[in-house]
Amino acid sequence: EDKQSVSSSASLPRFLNSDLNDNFDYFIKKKLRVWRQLQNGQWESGHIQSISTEMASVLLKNGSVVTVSAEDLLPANPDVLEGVDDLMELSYLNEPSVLYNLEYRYSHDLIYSMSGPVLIATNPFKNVELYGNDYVTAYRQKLLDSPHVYSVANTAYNEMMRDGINQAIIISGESGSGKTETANVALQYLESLGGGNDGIELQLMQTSHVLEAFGNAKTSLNDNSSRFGKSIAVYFNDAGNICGAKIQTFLLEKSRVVHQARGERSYHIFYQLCAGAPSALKEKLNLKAASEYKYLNQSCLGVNNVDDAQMFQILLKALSTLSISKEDQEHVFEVVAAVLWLGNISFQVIGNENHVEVVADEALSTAASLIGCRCEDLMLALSTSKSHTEKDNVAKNLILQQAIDKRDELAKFVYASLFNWLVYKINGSMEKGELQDGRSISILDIYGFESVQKNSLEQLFINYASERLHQHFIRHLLKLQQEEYDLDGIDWTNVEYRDNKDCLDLFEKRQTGLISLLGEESRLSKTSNLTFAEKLNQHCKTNPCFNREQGGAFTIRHYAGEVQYNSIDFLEKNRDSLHSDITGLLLSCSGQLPHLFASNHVDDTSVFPQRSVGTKLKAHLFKLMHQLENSTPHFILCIKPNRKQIPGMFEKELVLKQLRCCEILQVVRISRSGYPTRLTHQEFAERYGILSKFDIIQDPLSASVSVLQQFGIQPEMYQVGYTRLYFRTGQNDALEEARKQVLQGTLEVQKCFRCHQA
Ligand code: AOV
Ligand code: MG
Repeated sequence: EDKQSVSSSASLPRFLNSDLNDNFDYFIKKKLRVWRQLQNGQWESGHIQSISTEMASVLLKNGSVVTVSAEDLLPANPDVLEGVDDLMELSYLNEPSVLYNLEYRYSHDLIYSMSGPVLIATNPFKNVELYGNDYVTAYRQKLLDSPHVYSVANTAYNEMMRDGINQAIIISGESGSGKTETANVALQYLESLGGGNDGIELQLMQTSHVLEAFGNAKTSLNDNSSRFGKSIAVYFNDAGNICGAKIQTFLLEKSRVVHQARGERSYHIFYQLCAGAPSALKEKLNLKAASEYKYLNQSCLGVNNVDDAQMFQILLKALSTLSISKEDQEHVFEVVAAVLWLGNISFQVIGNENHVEVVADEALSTAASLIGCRCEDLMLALSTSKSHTEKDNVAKNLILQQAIDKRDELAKFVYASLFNWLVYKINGSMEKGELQDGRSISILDIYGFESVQKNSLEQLFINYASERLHQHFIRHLLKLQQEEYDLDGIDWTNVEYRDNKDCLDLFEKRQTGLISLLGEESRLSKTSNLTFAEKLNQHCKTNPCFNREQGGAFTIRHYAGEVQYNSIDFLEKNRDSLHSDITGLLLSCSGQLPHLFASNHVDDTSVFPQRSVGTKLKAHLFKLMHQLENSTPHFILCIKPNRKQIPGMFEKELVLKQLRCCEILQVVRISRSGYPTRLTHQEFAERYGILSKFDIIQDPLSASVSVLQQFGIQPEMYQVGYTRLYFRTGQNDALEEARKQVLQGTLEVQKCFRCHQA
């Protein structure tokens, strides 16, 4: 197994066949450092002593000398490059060198590094002294330039002000790698840019407190895992002050409200409310301890180092800062408590057809009173079902499982509606004036790739969203760059990378993609997860990312790893239907929010009667991608250094896996050998024409080339494409300087008389 994964890294240049080949003798002569790969895949450093045909003898740190195949060696970087800020600066770019560099920095609490255009953020799992007003100011004034989220945000801000183009800070990384924290750090920076006098900047950070209370939960991978995707766009006016903000969210994981896997929790708010509500509110909601509620006590109740009562106080403050009235806050908590009480409603079997009726107890009466309906109506809604098709409208009695499902459906619907309503309210309070296109910075933080013990539709959707975002990453950093070089005919050695197009196809193909097939099976009657699995296999078996497993299970090879999904419940979860009699019940109730939720839902279903959850997610992601395509991207990749969520532990293999999934070495390689400065011939001529002896209008190309020669720019430092000139980093500095001097009159260019006349 281990050997396999090691040899799969062979796509990277090896010592002997790399561009270092010519320097190999030099390497031996100087006894420079090399990396040697051990059986377990790890690397250790040593110095080459001698080399004969294919074998090299290497002096290790502990003084022993080993003879190894030269093929198993990679060059190590000189000591002066220890812990460089940007992986681009490494003389030798290979996996052990990159890992060593990141680990070195991590051990010095330098959690941020650049890898070309991408900021890498390695989760410290502890507080590091890198944040706060002093740091913000230092980065704004460019007194500090080491890699940081602040500097990414600052660049985005400056580019937005300069170009008038929307910017997007795109944060990716697997679950628990630190995306949400990083998003908050970026928000902190934007907050410091200040608003006019609306105080919106003070509200920005508070949005996170609210959204995390209602949309985050403890999972097996992260104690504060986001169970929804989020994009927050901050808008600026022409003076560069914040003038508004807008949040978009995607697909909250609803099932968590009624069920959690072992060791996981439901949404934080439930525990916060139970632990932190003042006694008057407790009484009003008839609130008990979290352990009294069935929706909570089936799994764990606390999170290490988190004080739920204290978090509740922070939430209250945030809600008030966001101008959510005390009255509305109370309505919110009524809904939260109603969900908990709904979970405690029980059923008893009556008659001999296994029909049930609701037990008339405290749970029923409290839930009914919190929602604002009569106990009898709630009882009827949960124990019977009216089907649309039957004209006479006779209610059918339910059996136990059906009744439980219906109860849970009500709880999930009410909670998800509450979440959406909160987002709507928050947006309302941050929407101050006219929001201008081209004057916004969006921060994107969606759920990270997940592979847990039992992967169901929730994981499938989360991982699909990750794939979509990954495609954007690949496209911008690897594909488009190279395509441009290729199209413009410049000399370029293609850097290979893995595209996740096949996997996206598997999900998105019209009619025969997973999302379509799932939607279809959910819509038709007489279908089951097995018929779905069968259809999926029939259409997707040739896709290299798909594999059928036993029963209704299947495996998908994602960019970040292989995941096996069990399709039980897929259709139900995807259908996400709401019985019409539940909508009816809520419409008739006196509870303000439940009523509102139901009426919104009625509108919603009339517009999209047949939309499944998957189709909605797909549409949402397409809209998001469209927005991103019209923005200048700034990428941050969060890395999870260990699975235990503890500080000071850097598991090389785990980190390497994440770097490989995101093709980080390839990204650096392209940036390093790439030409970041590019100007069309026209632009070049207009800017530097004054430096040329030739007439730049007549023949821009010859004039351009003559300028380059005149200023001694080496041929390997630029390339002439069909439409553009491409420069390596810093190469046009000399031209800029000369231009400045000409404009100031301190440098004279001898114009060729003949050309000048013509
Ligand atoms: P995620 O957003 O990437 O996971 P989080 O941002 O929730 O990950 O980070 C997980 C935990 O790591 C946080 O709760 C912090 O304890 C810690 N952490 C992350 N970044 C920092 C930092 N810069 N400084 C200190 N601690 C940090 V998920 O939402 O599960 O995909 O779905
Ligand atoms: Mg998160």
